[in-house]
Amino acid sequence: MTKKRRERGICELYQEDPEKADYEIFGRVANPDRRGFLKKAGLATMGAAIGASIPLHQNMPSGLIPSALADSLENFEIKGKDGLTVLNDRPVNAETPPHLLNDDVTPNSRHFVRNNGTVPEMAHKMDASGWTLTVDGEVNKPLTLTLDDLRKNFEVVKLKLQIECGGNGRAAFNPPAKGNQWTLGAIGNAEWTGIRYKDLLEAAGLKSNAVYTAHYSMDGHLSGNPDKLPISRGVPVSKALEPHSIIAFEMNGEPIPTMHGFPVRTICPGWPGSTSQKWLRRIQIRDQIHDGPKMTGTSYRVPGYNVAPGTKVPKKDFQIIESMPVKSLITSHQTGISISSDRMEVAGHAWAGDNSVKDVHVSMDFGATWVKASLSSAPNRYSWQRWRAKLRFPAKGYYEVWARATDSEGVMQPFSINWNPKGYLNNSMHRIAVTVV
Ligand SMILES: Nc1nc2c(c(=O)[nH]1)N[C@H]1C(S)=C(S)[C@@H](COP(=O)(O)O)O[C@H]1N2
Ligand SMILES: [Mo]
Repeated sequence: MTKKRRERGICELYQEDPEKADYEIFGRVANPDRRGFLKKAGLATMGAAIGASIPLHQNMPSGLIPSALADSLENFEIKGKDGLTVLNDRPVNAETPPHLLNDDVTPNSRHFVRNNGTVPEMAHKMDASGWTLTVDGEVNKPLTLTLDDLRKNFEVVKLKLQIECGGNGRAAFNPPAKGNQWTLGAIGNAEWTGIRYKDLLEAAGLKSNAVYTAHYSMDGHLSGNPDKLPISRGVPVSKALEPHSIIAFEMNGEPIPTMHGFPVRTICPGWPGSTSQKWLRRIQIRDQIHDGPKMTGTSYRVPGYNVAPGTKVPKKDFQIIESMPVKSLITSHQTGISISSDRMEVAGHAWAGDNSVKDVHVSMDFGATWVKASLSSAPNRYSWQRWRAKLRFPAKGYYEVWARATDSEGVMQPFSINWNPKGYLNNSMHRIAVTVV
């Protein structure tokens, strides 16, 4: 069956012609081929969805896919992706259901995608001719390098590095936070090939007043205005100088795919994914904290203190997110499974930003008691770590398996979220439903 690829974002469709958009979007649900959807969402949802208009459509965030369709996204497929849940098609944002993240190294087909703007032409064409990387600003020797220069003039390293979006888990916030409603799957741990960020900065020679990096890319602003950037973030020079911060040109042994930043991106592992700038073209070294789009205000920032849900926090109290918190996922089984045995080996991954993971514990009795999981050390710093635990259920019936990681500083995942206005850093523990039949 050939699938038609949609060319425009939903928001755009609604702005042009809401009725036609309803037909295009909701009308397709009526397609009798979609039995999978019918079974899953239930007939009641269907009835509400078919042919209904959306009176408040003007409030729909840009590109939002109506949740009535959330389980039925064949029309929103992203080339090269397998089983991802698309949250937004303009810009493209898609997450990976946890049970599809069981590989120690996340394949390209299963790595989440988070775009803030439009993908540059060069990445669609996968042709880097004419591309250069400029390093300038507070350096003694500004550089302009081709992809070949990067490969030939520097030591090439391969590292397994986890990238997690700062907003992963946002969907659980109440009151809700604006932005992509990520559930659990805005996390991936691919093997990246590239050069050390540090070696590049040493070649350029940092001046003594170098404070922060500024990353500039080739992606376009959603408005179409060529003078606007969708995102330009950076990191303190000290983070860029860490041996695991890299300028990558391969993902799992292939040129970086279109959606993940071809030809070159930064990876600043353990920090919000937004510091791993895709489609890179320039690194400017600054003598102050970078103030590009998505560096200021409330973007990738949280209040410097805990706040009660719904609190209005003054802008001046927001601080830039640096290390991401300790977190884990159960990836061996899909939530909702039924098993016929009373035994289960459950497994997953755990990671902890700049720290390592010290322990993972698992509970099958709603947190009353915890079993210590076996935990592998990371193949390299900033890779996630594999954990496994054996459970034996006392009787038939419904259980929840909970996983809880503790980092090398003794900090544990909470049961529920620490609320913040923009819905960042939700590291509450992952639970899956298991029924023993
Ligand atoms: N140029 C550019 N780089 C970017 C982004 C972007 O929109 N444009 N998104 C950032 C964000 S918010 C995240 S979480 C990661 C996601 O990387 P991925 O799409 O490869 O998973 O890329 C980051 N780098
Ligand atoms: Mo992100």
